[in-house]
Amino acid sequence: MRGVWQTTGTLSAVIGVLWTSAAAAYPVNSTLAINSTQSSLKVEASSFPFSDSDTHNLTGTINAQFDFRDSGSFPANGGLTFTSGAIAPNADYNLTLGFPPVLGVNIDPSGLVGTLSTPLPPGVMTRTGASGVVYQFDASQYLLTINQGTIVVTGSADQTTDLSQEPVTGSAMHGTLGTMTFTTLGTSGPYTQLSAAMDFPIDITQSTETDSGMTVDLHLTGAVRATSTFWVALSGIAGDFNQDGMVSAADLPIFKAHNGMASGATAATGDADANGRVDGNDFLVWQRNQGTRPPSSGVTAVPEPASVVIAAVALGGVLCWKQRRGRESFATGGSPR
Ligand SMILES: [Ca+2]
Ligand SMILES: [Ca+2]
Repeated sequence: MRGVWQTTGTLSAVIGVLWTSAAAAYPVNSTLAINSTQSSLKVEASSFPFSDSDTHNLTGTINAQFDFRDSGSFPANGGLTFTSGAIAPNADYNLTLGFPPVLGVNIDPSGLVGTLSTPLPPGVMTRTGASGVVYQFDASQYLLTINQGTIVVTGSADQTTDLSQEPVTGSAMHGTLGTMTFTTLGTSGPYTQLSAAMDFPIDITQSTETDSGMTVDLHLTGAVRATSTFWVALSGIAGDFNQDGMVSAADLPIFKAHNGMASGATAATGDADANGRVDGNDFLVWQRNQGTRPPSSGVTAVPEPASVVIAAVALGGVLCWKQRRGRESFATGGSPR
């Protein structure tokens, strides 16, 4: 399978005066909502000389985790990890090839729901030279799992796959690029409010053979657009030892556990002033910044480009029913980076 994303945007970074030293990097979770009117998946099946296609819009959400480190701006490389979500076509597909029931098949996937995950977190996105804050990422870092729905093949073949019993998984081919664009909406203290927009083009081709010996080429094309808005301290926040984006009592146990450390200390081990040691001065920094938190925390996550791949994978999974047995995954993808 393949997927590609595109996006564009602009940004600006802010550095809080009180928060500039030894800030800890922290990931931010945000739920991306799929824009159904701009997201759709066309499934085309062909077996010479027949072909049929069906197109439906996609709905759902994708939970993503962004990590800009503590660069104070948008780094050359950031973290992009999909943690969960639910992506689904807004209607069932119905494809017919040839002349069922003797010389053809009906392919009917229904109730498909998939989710996106990151087998080797964190996923990585790389900033491009484009104007604005645009990152590209290799979609092969992410795994799509379809674990809801049923695929029924009737006609010259008779196969039913319950995806809740036999979930199908797959990744985009290595080198399939997606795009994430960030736009700065405003600032508050050390925090910057960002709008994230993902565009995920889909272009997946797969060939399979049914029980009846019919070779079917599946071509899945489409695009997924999903957006979210969240706050992030691009420079990190001194005293945020547990790296959750805010300074609170929850950070204190970490300071206490490392108090007295004479060298090699980091923001994550209680060093708030970046001198490599953990002592009373770090406590004072924590105390001064205590209560620092985003204006509103959108700490949640859900995936998005997975939906398209889902339907494709499901279809391929059904048709490859026999070949697939004994395999954990029929789609392959390289690891990015
Ligand atoms: Ca904290
Ligand atoms: Ca220190």
